[in-house]
Amino acid sequence: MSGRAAPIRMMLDHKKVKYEDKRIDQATFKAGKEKGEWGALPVWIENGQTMNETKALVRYLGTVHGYYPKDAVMQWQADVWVDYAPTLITKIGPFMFKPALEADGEKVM
Ligand SMILES: N[C@@H](CCC(=O)N[C@@H](CS)C(=O)NCC(=O)O)C(=O)O
Repeated sequence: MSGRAAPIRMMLDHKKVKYEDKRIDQATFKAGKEKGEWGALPVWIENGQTMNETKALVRYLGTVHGYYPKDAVMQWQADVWVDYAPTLITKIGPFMFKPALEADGEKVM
């Protein structure tokens, strides 16, 4: 498990959806960003459209694959977890990614 794409990967893997899981290094990330292929990651590319924003992707793909509830209270419950995730990532991210970033030559606090 790693990063913001993890819940998307878990959901798609649970549903046995076939998709290309492309993981890139820092240099490739920077090159793609400079070329305007993406602003931030993760992105989901479907029918030529590049879709971004993790929480919106979780809801979109959750809806498409039957994981997003129809009941409003259940939606609120699901949204609580999805919307809390960035707060959690902000807190634990520096510790999670430090070894990988340092291995790529990035200076991490
Ligand atoms: N609001 C975006 C934030 C995405 C984001 O910050 N992704 C990080 C990687 S986990 C990134 O691409 N950072 C480098 C950058 O923004 O240049 C989302 O939730 O998808």
